[in-house]
Amino acid sequence: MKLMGEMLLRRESFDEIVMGNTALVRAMVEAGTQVVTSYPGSPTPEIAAAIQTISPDRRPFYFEFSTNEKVATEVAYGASVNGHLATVFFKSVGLNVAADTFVQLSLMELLGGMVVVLGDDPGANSSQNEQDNRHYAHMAYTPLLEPSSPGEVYLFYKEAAQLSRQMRMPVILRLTTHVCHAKESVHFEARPPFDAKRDPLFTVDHGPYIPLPASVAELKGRALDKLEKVRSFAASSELNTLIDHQNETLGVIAWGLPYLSLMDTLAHTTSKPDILKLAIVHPLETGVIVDFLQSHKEVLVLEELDDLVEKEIKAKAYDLGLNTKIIGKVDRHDWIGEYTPDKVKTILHKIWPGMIPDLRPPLPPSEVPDRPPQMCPGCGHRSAFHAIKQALADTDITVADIGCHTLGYLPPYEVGELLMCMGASTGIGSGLSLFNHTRSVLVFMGDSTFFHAGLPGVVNALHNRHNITMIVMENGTTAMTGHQDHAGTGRNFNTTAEKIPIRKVLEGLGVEAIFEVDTYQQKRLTEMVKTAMDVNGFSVVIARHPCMLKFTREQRRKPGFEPRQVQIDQAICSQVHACVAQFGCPTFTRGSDGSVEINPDLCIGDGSCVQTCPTGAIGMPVKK
Ligand SMILES: Cc1ncc(C[n+]2csc(CCOP(=O)(O)OP(=O)(O)O)c2C)c(N)n1
Repeated sequence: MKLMGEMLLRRESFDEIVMGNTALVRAMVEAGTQVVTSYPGSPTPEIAAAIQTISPDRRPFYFEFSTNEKVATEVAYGASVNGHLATVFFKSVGLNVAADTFVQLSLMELLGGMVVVLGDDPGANSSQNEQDNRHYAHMAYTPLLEPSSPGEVYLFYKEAAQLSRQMRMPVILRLTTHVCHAKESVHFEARPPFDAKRDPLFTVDHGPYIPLPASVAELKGRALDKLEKVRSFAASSELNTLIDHQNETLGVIAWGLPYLSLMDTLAHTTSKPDILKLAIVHPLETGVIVDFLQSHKEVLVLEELDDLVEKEIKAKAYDLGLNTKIIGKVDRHDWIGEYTPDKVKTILHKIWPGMIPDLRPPLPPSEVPDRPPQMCPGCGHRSAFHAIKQALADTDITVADIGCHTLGYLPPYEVGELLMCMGASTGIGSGLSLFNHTRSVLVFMGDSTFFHAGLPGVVNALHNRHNITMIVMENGTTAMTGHQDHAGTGRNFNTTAEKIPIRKVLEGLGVEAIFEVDTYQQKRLTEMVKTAMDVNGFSVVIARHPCMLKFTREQRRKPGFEPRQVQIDQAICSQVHACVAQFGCPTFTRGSDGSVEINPDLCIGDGSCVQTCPTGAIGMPVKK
């Protein structure tokens, strides 16, 4: 890892095979970025992992994981209006959280420049939707660049930073899952000497920085003027490229992953369309597009997710009275999912069957067994669900939040019947408690989520006297996205920090019914949940156990660590299968004769299962 840190700071130019997320960090360094903020979310956490490889004393910029995406955007904005080049990055749905601040950014003079790096997720690989954040670029008059590959991530970030600083406006660098995670050999330039001037330059003379109703029209006009300047810049930019296959009939306009998939597909065809590859996707520089339309009879806009560019191009063609046939989305399949090579091939076949005559059926499903998501061996959330289930009536309603505990919806627990987005469980649960005197409502929330967006729902439940029980699934980390610290862990990204205990926060808000228990104490947890559900009003159970994946990794690194595992005493086991059917730890497997075996590769010897066996056949962990 240290080597990566060295590479990211190297003075001279070099070539290296890197991920898109890593290439981005080198670009930040080269561009002289001074402040970087984030809240974790796939596909972006590896950006922070790369930053972490640079030792803090040599890191040329300040980095923090903020409490949520909105705060991260505000910290970056504050730095930018003080003259520092700032960057905020987060996942697709993070922009919904940041939106209230984000939509005003283009109205302000961002003195130092500010790049908003979005990790969009077509195909919803690890998100609750596949929202197309280009809509926000339109809504907030913000330029948007979209790279296809790690090499372009590097180049486009530097371009975005320069453009942003020059125009004093935010610029979005929209990445998607494949672009973040793809690897290729990238040529990196020499690192310019770092200008360490960091004087705070904020003055209202650059403003106004207060979007009063009376100034909104002027500020919006200024944003629109800047956007037009970017459009002219795009006209002269060499980022948009033409790939000339001498085809005077057919053309394709593409960018991002669809462009790569198109090139992959065309590598195997004899007839090839000309290609106009875009880089600045908003605002569209229509001059080069119009030339392209005029020199082809049919043009396909190969656009992943929504049809924004297609509509804009069709409108332009209509205004100019062009008679080029413009093809975009044909059916609903074109709106959904990632534009992988297979998908692009299918689309081309649908439109121009002559170009792709041999559309083979997709490959048969791979022989590799499925690996459905599940909680890790020893996960405290499993113990919690096992125990809490004993306290619930079938009719009770359970609302999940986002995090590892979401997996509780799976059998055998089936706890967490509704889910929306981070922090939503308390509000949704409050709604479910209205006109409801017969069914208890339990809401679940992880500790990082509690600080991220959970607090307003808690305050609301208290203020409006909602009758719900909240279970805080406290595992001491932001587990699902790779173990980032949060306000309750006692560390921030850079150093130790005062822990903000959830219990104290709740007490400060006036919550009276607070129960706390380690989730491995299953019987106590069951009783506490029953008691909490009997409270008339808002009650909380803090169900605590450290994330065992993190804990076990840390233990394994310690000298003298001895791996352990539990044992099944086959003489005692009466094959009730509670361990498999109700506790559901993946360590247990049921043989064809009904006997239960332990998978030694999975068992971490935590012993949380021992108490779940009604016949006492699971023995305490012993050395492996
Ligand atoms: C607005 C938003 N930001 C980020 C994410 C990514 N995300 C999914 S789960 C999760 C972690 C939640 O951590 P915590 O609440 O502590 O639960 P844990 O996974 O540790 O059980 C995050 C950050 C998201 N889904 N939505």
